[in-house]
Amino acid sequence: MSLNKLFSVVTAFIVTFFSFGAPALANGTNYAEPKQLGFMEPVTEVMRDIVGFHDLLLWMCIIVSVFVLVLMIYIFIKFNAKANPNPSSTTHHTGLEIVWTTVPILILLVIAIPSFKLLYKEDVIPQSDLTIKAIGNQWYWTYEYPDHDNMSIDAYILSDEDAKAAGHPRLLGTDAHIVVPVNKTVRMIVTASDVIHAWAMPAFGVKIDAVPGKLNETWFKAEKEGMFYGQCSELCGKDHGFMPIMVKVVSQEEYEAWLVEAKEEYAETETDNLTRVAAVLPAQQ
Ligand SMILES: [Cu+2]
Repeated sequence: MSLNKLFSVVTAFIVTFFSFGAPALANGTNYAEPKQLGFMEPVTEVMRDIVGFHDLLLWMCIIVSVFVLVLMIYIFIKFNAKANPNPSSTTHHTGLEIVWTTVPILILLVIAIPSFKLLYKEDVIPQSDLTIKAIGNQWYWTYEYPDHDNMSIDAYILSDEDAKAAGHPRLLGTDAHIVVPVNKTVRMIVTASDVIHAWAMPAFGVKIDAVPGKLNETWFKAEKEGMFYGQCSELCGKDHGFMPIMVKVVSQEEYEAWLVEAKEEYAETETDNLTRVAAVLPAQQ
């Protein structure tokens, strides 16, 4: 393979790698496609920053690896016993020592500054418009809207047939989902009732542990309407892979209309939680 051809193959690979996330949203799906490389299209500022930071790190890895590889090849050719029978006896080169100390420090600074900025942005919750509490259970999610009569929604996975009929991807559809208004800051309080789960929504850049007895906090501000899919991201037990998450982002008007209906539908579910668990568990065995 000529050097030119090799170069074009590598370029094609890198371009494909960075642009693969786009088709996931282009056809209207907010979940990972089979054979997808890279992330799905971000819909929050935090996720955009995460993708940007990931790309920065990837480029730095590529540049450092290629530089080291070229250096090694150069040394193999130039300084092998045949080509260089009389080795130099020089042991110190002050300039070079300064360079190989300062360059790694600079590289670390270039990584650390955006990394700390991003951590701070994820951790500090801005003035929120709405609070939702997510509770991880074996193996479904319960959502509460403390601002709205504490209504409580249980979301169980749909069977393959039901998901197909409802137009949701297999293993990612749930029988109920939370609804949030677009462009509003949502504060998520996350906990669990039994074992450690994790509430993860890749398109929002949110992944937070749900720990029994502890309240974790995170936030997101979705900038695009649509249905978004996520999953429990902690190995929580035998049905860990069967507790997906669905979040529907709608306009403010649609959200208010949904609230009126939802308050009627979910206001009293608290009392029949136990009977529901009992009814559902045998079916999942
Ligand atoms: Cu879980």
